[in-house]
Amino acid sequence: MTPSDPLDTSAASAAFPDDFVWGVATSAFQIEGASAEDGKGASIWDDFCRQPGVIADGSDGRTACEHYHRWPSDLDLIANLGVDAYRFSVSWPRVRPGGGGAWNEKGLDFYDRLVDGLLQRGVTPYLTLNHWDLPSELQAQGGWAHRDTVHRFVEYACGMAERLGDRVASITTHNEPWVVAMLGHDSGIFAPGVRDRATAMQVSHHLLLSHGLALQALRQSGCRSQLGIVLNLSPVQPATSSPEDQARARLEDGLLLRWYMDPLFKGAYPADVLAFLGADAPRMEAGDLAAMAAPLDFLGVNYYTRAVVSADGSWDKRRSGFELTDMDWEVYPQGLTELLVRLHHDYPVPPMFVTENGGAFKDGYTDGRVHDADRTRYIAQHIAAVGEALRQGVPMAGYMVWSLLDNFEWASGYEKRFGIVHVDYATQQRTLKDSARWYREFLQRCQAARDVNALAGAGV
Ligand code: IFM
Repeated sequence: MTPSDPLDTSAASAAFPDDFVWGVATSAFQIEGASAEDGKGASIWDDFCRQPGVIADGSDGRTACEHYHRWPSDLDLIANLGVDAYRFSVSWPRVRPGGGGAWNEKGLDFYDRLVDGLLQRGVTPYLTLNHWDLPSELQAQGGWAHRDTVHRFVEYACGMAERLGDRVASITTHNEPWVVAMLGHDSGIFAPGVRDRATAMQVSHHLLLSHGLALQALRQSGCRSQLGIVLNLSPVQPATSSPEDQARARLEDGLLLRWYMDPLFKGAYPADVLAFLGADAPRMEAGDLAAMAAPLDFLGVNYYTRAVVSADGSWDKRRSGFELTDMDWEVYPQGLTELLVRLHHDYPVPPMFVTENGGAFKDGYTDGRVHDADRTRYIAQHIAAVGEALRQGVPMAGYMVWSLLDNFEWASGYEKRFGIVHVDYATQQRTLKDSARWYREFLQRCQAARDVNALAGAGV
């Protein structure tokens, strides 16, 4: 190990300020299971999983990690890792089964217990409202393509803030609106499985609008949690320096990054993307753009890999020379620094969190251990990339590993494992992988540095 080795926990921890927030992340549909218990309504993902051929292993979220029942021991696991924060999502159809109408007290109680359980264990709750599991009843009325859903979302946000806002440090409106819009409504490989570009863009508009209106309503209601949104972002690079590849990369960057960042921070959609969309551009009402640009307390960035594009589609990442994860995503940590520096440079960003980062790898489970050196290296290198962004002056506030547990990886089912904790789906046994052990040791180093600084600050 060299002094600059990212696996050296002592050197790696030195790059971060004492108040930097370290966490792990999950989402409701991917881990909770109990998909029809205690009054929970159906979500679009429950419905989507029933369609033949859409989930690689034919699985669904009915059982998942049984987190709905195993939450106390899962919270013990989280606390034992030594993280500061746990990022989780609320299942909208669990707390308000029809999307509008009556609230489900048993569902609300579950999140009450979860939040209290976190606080009792010294872990700060970071809540996400929409991690994709829209109530089916709202989809029946048009889902995110229908403007009424915007108002149902604002009601949902206010209801959750009323119930939990006194105890959660942070509320995220949406996780990865690009995914909901494009994978859910353009390519249709995710729920609800729609394939129509104009619908996808209308959905993206309603997601951003509901975000802005929810922030407005939450602030008016006196909510004291930090409010923000989480985007999935990547640097988009041209495969070659040809004008065609560069133009294509600029457009893809527009669709992925600027389509969301510009309205959030500049109050307008990017002109080049609007021109490209033509008749597929979303319909807007007066005041929408101003609402979408409501000030943010934080921005969450989910980063996994870079995107490389060529105009003729000939780019082959298998020949790029970079390691590929089990999702076939390039391991490209320098892209995280590049992305964060660019966001800081191009936009007036508030403090930023890496709200998701991690890798799916083929894990071998032997004698009670999972030696996931590839995932450990992935996480360590990306933490170092965040440290480098900090060094370059980017306002970074935290980093959260995706994911705490192996879980339901959407269209890939249970075949892809992102967890730093292994889940044996037959027995539901949890086992810390080597990556979790590394992260725990790293966090102990961070804590030791904080303790030393606190003593020094107290003049001891
Ligand atoms: O599992 C997902 C998560 O739900 C959203 N961000 C990307 C992760 C890995 O694909």
